[in-house]
Amino acid sequence: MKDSDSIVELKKTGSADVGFLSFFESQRDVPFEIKRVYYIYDVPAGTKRGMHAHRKLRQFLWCPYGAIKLVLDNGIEKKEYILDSPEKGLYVGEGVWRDMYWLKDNSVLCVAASDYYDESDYIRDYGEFLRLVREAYWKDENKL
Ligand code: T46
Repeated sequence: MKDSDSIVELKKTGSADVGFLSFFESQRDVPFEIKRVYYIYDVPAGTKRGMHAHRKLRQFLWCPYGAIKLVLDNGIEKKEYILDSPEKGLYVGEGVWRDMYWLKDNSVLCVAASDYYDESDYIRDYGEFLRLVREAYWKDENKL
């Protein structure tokens, strides 16, 4: 069963005098064990990345600096999220097509992932993605 994407408000400590610290914890704030962390940086504003889905990988995305728009598409509907604060994270489950748009120069996208890098988990063809969504939907509809 697919779980749905959602914004998570990150815990925050500190004060304006000395600055703030935000954090999240595996299995507590993020519903999976974190096996990999990566980040995307030095990206000019206006850049579009992503354009793929993952078969099984689940991820948690946050933007500690700048502003990035995420368009998530489950093959039936699209949702837009803006990551523009270090206090916000976005959980993205499996089987979701994602496009990321850099709204400001040098915005940093950080990602915690449920598994190690594996190119065979990527679906990079939108037609194939839609075919897999229809197949999964058909199987679900016909479950006894
Ligand atoms: C995702 C979004 C949010 C690696 O070798 N190891 C890694 O851990 C990752 C993440 C990527 N790569 C290689 C694969 C490509 O040759 O780095 C290259 C760039 O990856 P890609 O074009 O997939 O980058 P984005 O920004 O489109 O997507 C990335 C993640 O790949 C993807 O899982 O969900 O960020």
